[in-house]
Amino acid sequence: MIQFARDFARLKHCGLSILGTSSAALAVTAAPAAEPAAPLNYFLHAAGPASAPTLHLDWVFTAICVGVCLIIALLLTIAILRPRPPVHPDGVRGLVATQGGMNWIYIGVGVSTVVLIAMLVYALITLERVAAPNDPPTLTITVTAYDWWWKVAYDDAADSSQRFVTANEIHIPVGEPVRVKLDSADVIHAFWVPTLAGKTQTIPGQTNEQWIQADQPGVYRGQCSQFCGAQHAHMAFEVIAQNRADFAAWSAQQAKPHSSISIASPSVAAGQKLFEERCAGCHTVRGSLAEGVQAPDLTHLDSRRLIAAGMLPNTAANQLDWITHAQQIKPESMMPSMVLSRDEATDLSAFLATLQ
Ligand code: HEC
Ligand SMILES: [Cu+2]
Repeated sequence: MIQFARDFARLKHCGLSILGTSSAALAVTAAPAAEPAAPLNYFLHAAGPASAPTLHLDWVFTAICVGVCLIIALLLTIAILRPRPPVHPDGVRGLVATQGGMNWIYIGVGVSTVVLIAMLVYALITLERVAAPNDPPTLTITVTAYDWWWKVAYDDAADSSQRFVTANEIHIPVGEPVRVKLDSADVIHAFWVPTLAGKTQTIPGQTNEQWIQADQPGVYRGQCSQFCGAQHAHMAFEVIAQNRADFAAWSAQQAKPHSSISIASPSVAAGQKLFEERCAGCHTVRGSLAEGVQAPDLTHLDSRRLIAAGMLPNTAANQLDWITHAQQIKPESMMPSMVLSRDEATDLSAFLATLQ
């Protein structure tokens, strides 16, 4: 029953957001890093078995609603154009038909009831189909929402050296169902990859669950879809579906700790020291002294496509711009704009370039 209630809430969200695809989506598509052509458009595209049934439901419901509007418009037009009954002998024009008409009510109520019940049944069947995958998930990840970014933990490997944490970029093997456990570190957010599945809220103190599956390799944009504060619109992420071999290679690389020893130059060493002094309170780089947990894990920062939860393409210039202007780029975000001298910036950049 709880599962049902949650699914229903999810479906209802989907339906409502047809009307309010929201300024969030607009802001995201306007961002420089946006994928081409409306990546959040779930009304035209579904990319996996968790979203396709809902897409078809959307279409059928829309068709029925349009049909109902057309039929009513037609009946209204006929009623308006129909000749009025003749004038009464006392001169008052009769508005009330003296007989007949009740059949319209009987048939109208009957047809509406049948259609509404059919829609209910179809909606329930759709809920059932998207509630759980046919095959058991091959991978479980834990996504924790923070103001205003996503922590992604690959924490189900039996071998602890294979577990790792990353941020704002979720890799999944293509064609396989993936269970996503959802937590929140602060307020209520909602995890939503429109073309892969409906949305599910992340609630502090409660672990929700959903599943996603992508039929084709590719990049699928996700977005927080529950208003969560100033930078809610800039709380995006990406799901990257890869074939098994690429996914395995990516996971193996992500699980490795950072090692700058082999490539160490004085500048890298100075940058690492600066990082451990100034950034470690919030950020982790596994293999260094930085073990902060309130911010994205940066161990493999350079492997990601975007930074700041989907706002900027991940280039060295953008990284430095972000670090020194976080509050200008994303006002009120939980990262302060850091003041760096020119030398410090050079050293820090040299160190960040080793986070492959
Ligand atoms: C007070 C905590 C705090 C400190 C100190 C801090 N950061 Fe951050 N940092 C954050 C938070 C929180 C985010 C996520 C912001 C967002 O996307 O809303 C972030 C994001 C980032 C990102 C983008 C990561 C991504 O994948 O999106 C980089 C790069 C970064 N910080 C580097 C640094 C560096 C380098 C320093 C030290 C010079 C530093 N930060 C200091 C909290 C901090
Ligand atoms: Cu949010």
